[in-house]
Amino acid sequence: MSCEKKWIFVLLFVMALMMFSFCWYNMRSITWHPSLVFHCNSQPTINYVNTSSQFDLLKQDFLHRMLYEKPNALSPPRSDVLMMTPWFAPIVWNGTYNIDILNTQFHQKNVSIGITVFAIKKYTVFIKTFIETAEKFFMVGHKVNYYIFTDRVGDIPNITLGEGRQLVILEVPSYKRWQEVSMRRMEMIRDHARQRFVNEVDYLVCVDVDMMFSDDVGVEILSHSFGTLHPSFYAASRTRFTYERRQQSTAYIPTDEGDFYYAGGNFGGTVEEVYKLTNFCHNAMMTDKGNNIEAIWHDESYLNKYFLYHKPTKILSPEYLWPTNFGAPAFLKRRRFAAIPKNHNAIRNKRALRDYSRNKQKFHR
Ligand code: 4GW
Ligand code: MN
Repeated sequence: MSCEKKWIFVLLFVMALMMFSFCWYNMRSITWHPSLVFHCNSQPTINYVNTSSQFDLLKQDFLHRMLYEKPNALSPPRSDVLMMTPWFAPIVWNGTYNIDILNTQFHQKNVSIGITVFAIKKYTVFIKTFIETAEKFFMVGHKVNYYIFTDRVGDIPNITLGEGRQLVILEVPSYKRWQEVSMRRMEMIRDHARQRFVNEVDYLVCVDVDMMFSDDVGVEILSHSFGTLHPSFYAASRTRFTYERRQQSTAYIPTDEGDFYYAGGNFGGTVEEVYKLTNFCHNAMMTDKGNNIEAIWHDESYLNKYFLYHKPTKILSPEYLWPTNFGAPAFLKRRRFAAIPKNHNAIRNKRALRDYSRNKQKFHR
């Protein structure tokens, strides 16, 4: 063999070696599988016959550039209040969150919020102030449905609402006993959550009507499920909580259990979670009714039982339920949602008022 031919063979051998290495490099991550279709191209991706997944529909949400103060891992924004429960649910206090970040996140999800409120009998007088102040302070910039449950449709005033906000009047029966008026809210919220709210909104906020908004209440309150610290008991010991203490009641909580005393006048969460909560409370009430017992603080007692064993994922500080005649302690930086003092004689019947005052004195509320 001539020297020239020898070199041609060496060259061909080197080229074959290079091609082999190239192919090996491209195919190195392939594991052979019966459903594998291998295309002879240099695409490094592997194409399986069935490649679709629910993850293909995921959107990549990301925040735009924002300028704000850096959080400091060694310096909590508040040291005068508890900001986190032992089950890692944040407690919402002024100064602990950045509303711009939260608004951007919730706008990206295009959330809509339903707020349920009951105005039965004379309580329709509270509607005007409630809605007018909510227009100024409640979830401004987000989609809001006001769900007004009432037995007096004609008494609901016409109020002009902002863009993306609507008022839905739901006619419901009224009950004779005021305790029942308050308690049946659970059943009515539950039924409407199943039939209607689930198709219309993402979150529900369920509140008393004898209230006014006096500062911002925004998406910082939204979570899977949330409750509010009662303004009379945020600092109280367990034994002072006015939980139901009779063992015969389904709302019973022993004195060595309990995290917080939650207010009946402000709770919520996703429609599904509010359905579970209201369904539990209503069923528990019905069980008690069958046994001729009614929990001491009505719907509030059943709510407290529910939250003891289904811990809320967020807790609102008393900023979100504060009586206007309570004064403002130093830790209370804002009063956002205020209970209006009632002219009891005008708004409630006399006998009910007597029962009510008796209970209030008994429990120092
Ligand atoms: C005693 O005569 C009454 S009437 C106690 C409650 C009553 C009542 C309550 C009512 O006649 N009509 C009514 O719509 N409600 C609803 O239940 C209303 O949404 C109210 O905010 C909620 C709870 O009652 P409340 O605000 O009087 O309870 P507290 O004093 O604990 O905030
Ligand atoms: Mn109230």
